[in-house]
Amino acid sequence: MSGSQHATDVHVLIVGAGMSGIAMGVALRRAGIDDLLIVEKGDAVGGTWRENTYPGVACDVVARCYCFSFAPNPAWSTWLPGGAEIRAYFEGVARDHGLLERTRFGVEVTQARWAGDRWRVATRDGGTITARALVTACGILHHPVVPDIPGLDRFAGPAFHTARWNHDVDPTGRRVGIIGTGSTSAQITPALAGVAADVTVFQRTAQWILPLPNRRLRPASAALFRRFPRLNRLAHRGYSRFYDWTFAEATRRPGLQRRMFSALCRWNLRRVRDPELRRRLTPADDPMCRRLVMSWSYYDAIQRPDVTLVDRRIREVVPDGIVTEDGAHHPLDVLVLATGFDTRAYMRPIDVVGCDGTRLDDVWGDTPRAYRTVAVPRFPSFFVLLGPHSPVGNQSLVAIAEVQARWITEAIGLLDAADVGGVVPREDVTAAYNARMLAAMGDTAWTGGCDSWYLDGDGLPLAWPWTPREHGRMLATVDRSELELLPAGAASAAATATATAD
Ligand code: NA7
Repeated sequence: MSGSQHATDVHVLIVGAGMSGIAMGVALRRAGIDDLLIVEKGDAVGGTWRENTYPGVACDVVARCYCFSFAPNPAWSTWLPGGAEIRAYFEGVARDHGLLERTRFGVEVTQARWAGDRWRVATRDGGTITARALVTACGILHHPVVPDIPGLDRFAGPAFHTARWNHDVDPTGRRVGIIGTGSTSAQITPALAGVAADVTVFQRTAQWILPLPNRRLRPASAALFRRFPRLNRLAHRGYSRFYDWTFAEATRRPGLQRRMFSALCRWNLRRVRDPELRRRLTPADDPMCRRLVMSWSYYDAIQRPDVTLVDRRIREVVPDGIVTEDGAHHPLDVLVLATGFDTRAYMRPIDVVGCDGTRLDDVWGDTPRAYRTVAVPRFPSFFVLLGPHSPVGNQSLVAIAEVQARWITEAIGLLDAADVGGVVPREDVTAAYNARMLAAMGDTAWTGGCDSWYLDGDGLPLAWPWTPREHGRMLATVDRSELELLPAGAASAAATATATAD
């Protein structure tokens, strides 16, 4: 489906056709809710895997568990497959579950307003969609951060963010500068080393790097998993448990797992032979304080003669390169901004307006809070996938989205009762949950004093302090006592209140 028809009414509107939007669509259809529409501002499904096409883009979670439990992929080519393969997988799931024909591409939502018994949603092309329930599935790594570096707009060569890779630019034989040393940079740097004439990596903060190897998977294993689907499901579950027991435990509290990852990172760093380079690559904080960067090849790349690490602060970008604070000029032909994403935006800039004209942007500001990661008081029948404090560590977000989609589907089911106009989490319950959740952050690895995209405007982690399994338990079923069911028929009164508050 493409383009927009002007007025549409559906039971459920999903915004975003990335991994979590697909999880939501499948959960609804499996529950028999077919009156759904997905709107996607891009031209294809896949979300982050559609947008990120930079050299070396790959999964950094073992793909055996980076797939849906209802569609474990028997045929991944490697442990950590490339972006195109992952995107093809999600596209296949969307197709197999009848979601492509329920998706309108090229439609961008600009505003959503609660009108008493349904959402009135405006799109950039002037269309209107009304829906009993609104689910935002807009991803976390969605809004590229373009750094505020003096002179950036004066650079004479091509300069682009990693999520907007310019494939017209051939890096072969050119001098490429990469700003940033996060997970993305750790994939691009080895991919460009040896292709570009030289690569200069501008590091502001050194990162710990876990040496996660990639392994080719034999076609025979795909054949085996196809022949024995139970084995395939078992592998999916086994890897998921392994991640729960290792990565999730390590971030949750000090102990064996954290010590183990710490030792592996330190061992990896010792592979850097030059002591001076090793010193400059040594982070000031402890491993896991930020999201661990996974790479087997980054340190190999950074030790190449045609790759240079610059750890002086950038003073300015000039037309032919970068000048650092020590006055050194680093000549460049191409500038890559591996500078990350605004992870606090969620569905914003969509202007979401709930009861009595309450704007989500005003409620959240720089410190977004939700009820159990998925819903927000005063915003009835409004749900967020991968919302605030979702478990976004070094584990599969696919499993997290699935859990949330199931809970949201059950909550949407409450709207079937004739006397229910909307469903919304109670304010007191949400406040108590947030207080408990934030109090539990104390032992987590992210409170180690380092700055990262895990932190909100108050410097508190926006991640989950317990295990993903606990998240699963917390969202296993809808607890009606924690929700308010709004009476049906309040539409006109509430709509009037909202209109006046405008
Ligand atoms: P990250 O992990 O947010 O990394 C961004 C990098 O860019 C990080 O090294 C930043 O340095 C650096 N950065 C940002 N702004 C600047 C400026 N102004 N000057 C110099 N350096 C800057 O983003 P990624 O894309 O690598 O990874 C995001 C997630 O994608 C990742 O965790 C995976 O889940 C996939 P800093 O460390 O802040 O000093």
